[in-house]
Amino acid sequence: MPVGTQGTVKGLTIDQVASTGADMILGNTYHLRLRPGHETVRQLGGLHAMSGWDGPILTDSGGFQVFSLGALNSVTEQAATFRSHIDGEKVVLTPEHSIEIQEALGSDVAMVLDHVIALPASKPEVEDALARSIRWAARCREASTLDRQALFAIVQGGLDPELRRQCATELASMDFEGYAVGGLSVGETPEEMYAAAAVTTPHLPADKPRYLMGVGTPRDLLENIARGIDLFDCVMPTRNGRNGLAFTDKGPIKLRNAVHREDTQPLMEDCPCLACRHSRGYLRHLFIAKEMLGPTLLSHHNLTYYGRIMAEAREAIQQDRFSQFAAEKLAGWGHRPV
Ligand code: PRF
Ligand code: ZN
Repeated sequence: MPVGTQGTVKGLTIDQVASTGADMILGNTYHLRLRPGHETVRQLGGLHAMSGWDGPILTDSGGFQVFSLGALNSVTEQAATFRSHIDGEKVVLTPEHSIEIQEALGSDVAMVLDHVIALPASKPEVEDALARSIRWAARCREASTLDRQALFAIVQGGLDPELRRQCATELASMDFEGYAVGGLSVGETPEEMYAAAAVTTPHLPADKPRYLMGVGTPRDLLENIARGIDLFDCVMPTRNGRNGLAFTDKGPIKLRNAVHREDTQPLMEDCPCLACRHSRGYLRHLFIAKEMLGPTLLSHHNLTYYGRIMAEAREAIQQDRFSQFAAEKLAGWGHRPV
């Protein structure tokens, strides 16, 4: 899922997002609650009408953003309380309020409010956050009133295999429409992240979506698909695109580098995106001249590239040749096979 934090995938029109091949986009409860406000979004017809995206939208619950962006004041059994990074407003985010906001936004998939902590953390800290996340998940299920909005649970548990298993098993018994693996990509190594995903997915229902939140690099996608993940969201393709970095089969390209000054080749020969109609030299010029088209074109390329990795992975899985497919891609990026 491309990330559309504030009701827009940064730098792209909705038609451009659709033409990357994306099916579903992500929006953020935290940001939209603060600006323009969930009641304003409701008045504007909901997130679909407001943004013009008529495909599926998943909204994150605010849990992670409170912990990573807001000035978090306190976490109690009742709520996470924080101050807005925009105007300092004090917001009490309970599981019930998170669901109320996500219902006002009108997303197709809502996420439960979870308690995310930074790693490394002590075992008692991880256990405490995990237990609270399970109780909050139950409160979210109870608070949800819309039949047409699916609710996904989020597995926490740090890097501890036993805690991950416990959390996944407990949430699986509560019968959500889908399951996310949360609390990763928060400072651990890629190998630690892969190991945590590997011990979690076997305990989640295979016939429901399994979503790894906030991940990752092209390599992270393939390594985690190999471990049973179906769905991802990440700012990497758009954030890196805005900063002049393009992902390709031969690894990332930094377009600002002087070596691209007179380069007539496209980023990739066979890429159908809007950027690959142009030379690397022209794309470099746009970034050096600070033209807004540069970030737009590179975001379009990176989202198209990520979308193709996922589409090719699905096809390879159906044809029972995923390992071979992943090994070829990983070799191109300079990594060993899965
Ligand atoms: N929880 C929620 N959103 C998230 C995460 C999480 O753990 C992550 C983990 N990196 C990204 N987004 N609610
Ligand atoms: Zn391209």
